[in-house]
Amino acid sequence: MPPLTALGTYRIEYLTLADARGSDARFHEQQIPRAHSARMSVEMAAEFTVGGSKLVLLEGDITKTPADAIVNAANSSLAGGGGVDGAIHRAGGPSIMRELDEIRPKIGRCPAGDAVVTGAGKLPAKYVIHAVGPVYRDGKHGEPEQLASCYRTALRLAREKGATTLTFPAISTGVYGYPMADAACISLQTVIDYLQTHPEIELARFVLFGKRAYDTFEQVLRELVG
Ligand code: AR6
Repeated sequence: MPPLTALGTYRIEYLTLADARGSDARFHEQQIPRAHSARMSVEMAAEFTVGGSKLVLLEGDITKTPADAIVNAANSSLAGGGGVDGAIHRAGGPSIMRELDEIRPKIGRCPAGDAVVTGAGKLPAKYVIHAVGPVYRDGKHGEPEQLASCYRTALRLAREKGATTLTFPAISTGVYGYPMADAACISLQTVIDYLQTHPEIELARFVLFGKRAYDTFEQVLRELVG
């Protein structure tokens, strides 16, 4: 990865629980209390400011984190599956699959690096952006470019829909086997680059499933901006 340059001012801070809800502007270093986090599905959070946009890392469940658009880690057949995909379809209800049933015949398969948009059913969002990540082989078969393309395409589609807040999972790091730190580096760098030139995206949140994923993303973010 090239070094991060021309970032302008930035800061990394830990959020209070109230900040994670977006209702308080105070920041300090502390772990969100477990009693609260059970309600919020949030354990830890960190915020990074890129120009006028915010990049937030949360540990939690993406189906419980409100946003204009929730990004799904889908597959090329857009037919649902396990992991985030399964959780999104379960929580969102059958209307999402019905929309995909209409999209599929028009486009055939959705290649790795590309994405399609549906409504969000019962999820706390307006749209689901179904992004197809690469299956990891060894990192030398176009996987980094395809992973970056997933995030860029999702951001572009969100912008076209007028969505200003997005949530992302760590695409390809589950069933598709992308090493977490490598994926974090590409995903964070791609989103930071996009936010630098698109301030109309107000908030991009990565919702990381479990402490290992959260800690890896936070560590990589610190290295990228350090
Ligand atoms: N919220 C946030 N992150 C989650 C959640 C959740 N509710 N559930 C899992 N993760 P994966 P992929 C994390 O396997 O690797 C599906 O079957 C998970 O821990 O969902 O892109 C699709 O249909 C991991 O870090 O997606 C495809 O066939 C990350 O989300 C295939 O899996 C991505 O894991 C896509 O594989």
